[in-house]
Amino acid sequence: METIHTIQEMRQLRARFRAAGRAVGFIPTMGALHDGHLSLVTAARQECSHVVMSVYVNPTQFAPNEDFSRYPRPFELDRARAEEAGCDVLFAPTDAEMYPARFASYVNVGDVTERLEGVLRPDHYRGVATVVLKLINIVQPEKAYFGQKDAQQVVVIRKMVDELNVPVALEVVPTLRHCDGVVMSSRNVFLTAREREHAPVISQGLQRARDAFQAGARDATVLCDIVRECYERSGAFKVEYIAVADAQTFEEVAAVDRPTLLLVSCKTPESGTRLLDNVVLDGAR
Ligand code: PAJ
Repeated sequence: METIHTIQEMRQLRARFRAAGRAVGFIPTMGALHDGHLSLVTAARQECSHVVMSVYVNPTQFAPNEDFSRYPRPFELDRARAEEAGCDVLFAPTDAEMYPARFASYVNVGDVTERLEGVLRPDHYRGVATVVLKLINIVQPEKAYFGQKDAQQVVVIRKMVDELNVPVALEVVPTLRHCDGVVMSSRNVFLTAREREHAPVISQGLQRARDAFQAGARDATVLCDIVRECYERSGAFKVEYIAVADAQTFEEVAAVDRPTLLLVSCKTPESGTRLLDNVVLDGAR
């Protein structure tokens, strides 16, 4: 695996792949790699002859009060994991490469970035869309891989790619979980032992609502209340939102009468870690 740090080197490598007629699969990450990230590599490995991963903790998607400076950066471990999982290239640019002085061009994807996560993190998706477009322009992959774990991010990037005619195919990979249902996430390292013990309640609540959906419940309030009740009973988190949203537009819906997502965000009391999760509730139109 080659590790490169400059845009120029990445472009040269890309030109070499193109000359050899190779399909490139790309996985953008912020590092602190776990098996969830590596499942994206496995998917790319199956479909592409070359796999490029980026590791870049993107400053423009963090608000000043967020965890940018303490975001885990175990670079040597990431490098070993990426190589073992089958990456051919690890692209790890510096901030100076990505955001030179007087950088001023940002991608605004509109309404979908202002809902749910967008309410809690107002400029987050502007930073995500900007860095993802930059990375796709640098790597020029045939396919780019994203996790369903970050469902709203997928919708934002899909809209950007469609509306700005970005020549890349997006592939969405199911959420990888620990055996107890907890979503694998780089931020889980912040959880205290007690918080980690309670964390399975997050997916259990969603599972209960999904069971009710499968038994015929379609009212969004009823489904959200099932989840809320489960979380309140555990008393382990502060609920930030529980919502049923249209899977395409992320508008909240009153009834599951189309493809939707049930999305939750909770904050833990001791470490203040945000736990996000979602399930698909695919109501017929
Ligand atoms: P990061 O949180 O590092 O995630 C990188 C990719 O891995 C995302 O597409 C995310 O959805 C996926 N992923 C993370 N945990 C997963 C899991 N448990 N199962 C499946 N996929 C998982 O998302 C970002 O970085 C950034 O916003 C980025 C797109 C890189 C832009 O900076």
